[in-house]
Amino acid sequence: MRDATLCFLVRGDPPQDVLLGFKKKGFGAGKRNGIGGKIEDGEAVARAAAREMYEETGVRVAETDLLPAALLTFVFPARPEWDQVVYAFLAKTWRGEPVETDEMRPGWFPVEAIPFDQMWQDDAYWLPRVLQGERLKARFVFGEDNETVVAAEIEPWDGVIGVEAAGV
Ligand code: 8DG
Repeated sequence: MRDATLCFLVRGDPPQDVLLGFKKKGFGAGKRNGIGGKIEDGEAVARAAAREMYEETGVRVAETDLLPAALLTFVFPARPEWDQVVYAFLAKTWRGEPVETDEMRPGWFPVEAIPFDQMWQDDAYWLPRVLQGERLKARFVFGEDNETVVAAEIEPWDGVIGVEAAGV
């Protein structure tokens, strides 16, 4: 199964605004999402999250400022090659301002007005909760259309990212 990262910059404490990128190409193109991408072989999860943030928005996040938020497993029975584990983080501190890149067009959204209809369908299940400070472990199964969530299991998570995730 491939592993990927996802990071949501948030303004305010508790979060008032969240940065979402409109994904211009690749997996999930046309959707709004946090910032992230595939973890490279042997790369630590936090390092991958910081790298993707810089590559896709020009923003620098220190690995120590990445707050583990969710461990997500996505299962696509109709498209098993899409099965994926995603490590999601929040970040409240960073350097630089998000800029548009080849991959992403970033924009700030009020936490109260997240455009879930333009996002992966599972996001409505877990993103509001992690923005309120919960840490979650969740598993979502998608239907034949690879868009509709047909099963969801969500439980609390301790936020500890194991070494198996470092690709070693
Ligand atoms: P690259 O930039 O790493 O080369 O490849 P890509 O094809 O552009 O995309 P990717 O690395 O596969 O990254 C997909 C991103 O989408 C990654 O940040 C994880 C995230 N993602 C999923 N599924 C879901 C989902 O159901 N909800 C949310 N919010 N994000 C998801 O892959």
